[in-house]
Amino acid sequence: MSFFPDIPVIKYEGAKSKNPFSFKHYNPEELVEGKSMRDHLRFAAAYWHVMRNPLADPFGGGTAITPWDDGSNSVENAQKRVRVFFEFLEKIGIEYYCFHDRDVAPELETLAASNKALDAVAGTLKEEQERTGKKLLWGTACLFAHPRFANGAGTSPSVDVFAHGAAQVKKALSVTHDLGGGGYVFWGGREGYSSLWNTDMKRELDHLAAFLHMAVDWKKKIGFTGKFWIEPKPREPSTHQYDSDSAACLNFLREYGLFDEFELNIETNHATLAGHTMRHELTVAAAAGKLGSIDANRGDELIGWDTDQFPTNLYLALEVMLVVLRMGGLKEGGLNFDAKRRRESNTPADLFHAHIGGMDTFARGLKIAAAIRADGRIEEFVKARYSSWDGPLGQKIESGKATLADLEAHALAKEAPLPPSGGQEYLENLVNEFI
Ligand code: XLS
Ligand code: NI
Ligand code: NI
Repeated sequence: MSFFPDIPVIKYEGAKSKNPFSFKHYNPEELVEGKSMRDHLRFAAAYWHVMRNPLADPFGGGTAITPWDDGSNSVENAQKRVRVFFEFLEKIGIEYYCFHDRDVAPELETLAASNKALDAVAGTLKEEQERTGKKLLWGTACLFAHPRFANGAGTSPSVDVFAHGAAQVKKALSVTHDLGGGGYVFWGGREGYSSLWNTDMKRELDHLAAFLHMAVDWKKKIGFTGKFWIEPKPREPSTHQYDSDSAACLNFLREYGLFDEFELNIETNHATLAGHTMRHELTVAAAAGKLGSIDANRGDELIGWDTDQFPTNLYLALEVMLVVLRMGGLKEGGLNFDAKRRRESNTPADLFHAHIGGMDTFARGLKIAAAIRADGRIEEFVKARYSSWDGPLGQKIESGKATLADLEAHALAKEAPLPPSGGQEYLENLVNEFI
């Protein structure tokens, strides 16, 4: 029985195809820099958006058409959704997926009952993984939707809420481990504040660190060898989230002795909410050796919230893929479409159009980034721009052996010249040559 009877398996047909249910650029077997597109891009689908997002917005209820869903909170309904989801993965040709505990399985009256429901649904997820060969990219726990988490979990003023959140992480971590997940994500949806008048910031930060240290201990105890990723976001739903951007996360991890245990999962729309470009956030993370995974979406320039749109911008995709190629590729991580359709795009077919667009955009981004690298002019320009540092003085400074007195002697003997042109327009024109 098929849940998407009218949708074919999506195949690569090339740029000239007019078939909307085909890839124009994503050709999974095609080699780029000696590696298949499939292995470069490591696409994942987000269970919460594909299966559970009703497509509501702040002014109106859901519109999504989901004929397979009986609307109940039962385990059977949840298990049926899993079958639907894996058919979706098979038809779209996405190899990985991501989930929150509460989007795969229902939250019931007690934590014990919810854990039992999660085990039952995890059994179905495992069955479907085995049947299809699809894999779990990462799991996580939803510590932001239930009213008990109104003030956060790891930063809640209530120790009982903190404990409940910790218990959910323990369970979600075990399920992620059982399903062979490549990683586990901590997105601190409400780990921040709405008002400083009622907030003890220092105490909350200490608690959040304790929360994460316990998660690390548990990870080791159960032998989970996947990665831990923090997903920065500056605000929404909170006024300020402590893990606001890449730099803030790295600083927090260093301050609390967590640096070696975590990497970052960077999301486009969160970067722009933080007042940064995605490229900035990725570059900061990669420079610290901490770029683990990517939530591939985009915001809307005219709407000030996390609109989670599908990525269709070639510049964005090529910039992302340049950072990824330069660091030698994603390892355990991937490109997770943490993205939803617009409220008006409410049919099951729209789920396919949305993902096809995102996959084709990143396939083009990958090819363009590889072409820019093969051409080499941009990298040569940047290298030449810093070439004065390759001389004896630069080397002395970079190796930490120079003193201010050395530099003063140098400056007295040689006036500093006007630096060479930054060439920004020239470089931007070069980028356009490859699009
Ligand atoms: C919300 C976040 C969330 C995380 C997982 O803005 O992007 O979806 O990726 O909890
Ligand atoms: Ni995300
Ligand atoms: Ni988000």
